[in-house]
Amino acid sequence: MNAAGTCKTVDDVEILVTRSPVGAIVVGSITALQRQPNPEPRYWFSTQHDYALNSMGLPNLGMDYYETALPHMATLCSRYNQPLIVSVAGFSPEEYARLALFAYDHGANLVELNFGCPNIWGDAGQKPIVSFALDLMQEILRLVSHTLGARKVSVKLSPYSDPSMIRAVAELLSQYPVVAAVVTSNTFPNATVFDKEGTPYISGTGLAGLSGSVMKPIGLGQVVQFHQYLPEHIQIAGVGGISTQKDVRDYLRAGATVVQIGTSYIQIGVSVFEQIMGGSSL
Ligand code: RRO
Repeated sequence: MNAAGTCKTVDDVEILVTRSPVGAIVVGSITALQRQPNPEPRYWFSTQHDYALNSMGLPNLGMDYYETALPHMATLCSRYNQPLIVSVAGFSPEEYARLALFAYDHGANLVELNFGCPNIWGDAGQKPIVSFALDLMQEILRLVSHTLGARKVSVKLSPYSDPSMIRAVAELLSQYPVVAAVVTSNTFPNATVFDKEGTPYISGTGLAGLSGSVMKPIGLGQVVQFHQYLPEHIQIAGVGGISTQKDVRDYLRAGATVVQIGTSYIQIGVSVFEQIMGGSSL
């Protein structure tokens, strides 16, 4: 499937359902209010080293748009027999719960809680990334569980360098039956690259999420470790540096049951899915 961030409108969904063999569509991340993107330049791809930096700033059209758009997206997806997954990002535990319920009420088949957006800055600096704030994660899961009842979520996490944190997060997620899947991983936060003059390629602080091929060994390591610590009923979606069938096989070997593709979809376009799957259904 595509990774969140690559599909935000009804037109984006239509391209994926009609022109790609993906197994599910991921829309979002969506927030309660519409958000404008961060100032340009906010995306940079190194052709030399095959990685990308982004500081998009969670741009999306907000609940006003998705109230009518999600039912259209759901109709399109069901016409093509594809589940609709809606990625949500709240600015408080209450907002995560509200958005998760909203997504289900408007046609989502599964909700993905985005705990890994690295690019939200306010007057007080960078907003906490939920993946690294376990008390906040716990409060979100508590409220989401309470709000959704029997319905499930997947949880998209940032990559962790501290193995003990992976274990702690896996233990925390295991305590919440609402968690059906872990998506690992989001971009590596706060990377930066300078041009020849020493100016960062990304505006603002210059700090941005790192993605692309360089993330594959890191993503695979996250999958292996989560596979070790998570109970069997929590599935793993692998993300990071996937652009070939071998990449997909490696993620499946590491313990993922599905994969998501972000940067190579942006760089290559919708043909990347056909190219990777080569006619087979992975
Ligand atoms: O929009 C973004 O800046 C963004 C998000 Br929400 C995310 O989850 N991961 C990322 O690299 N960028």
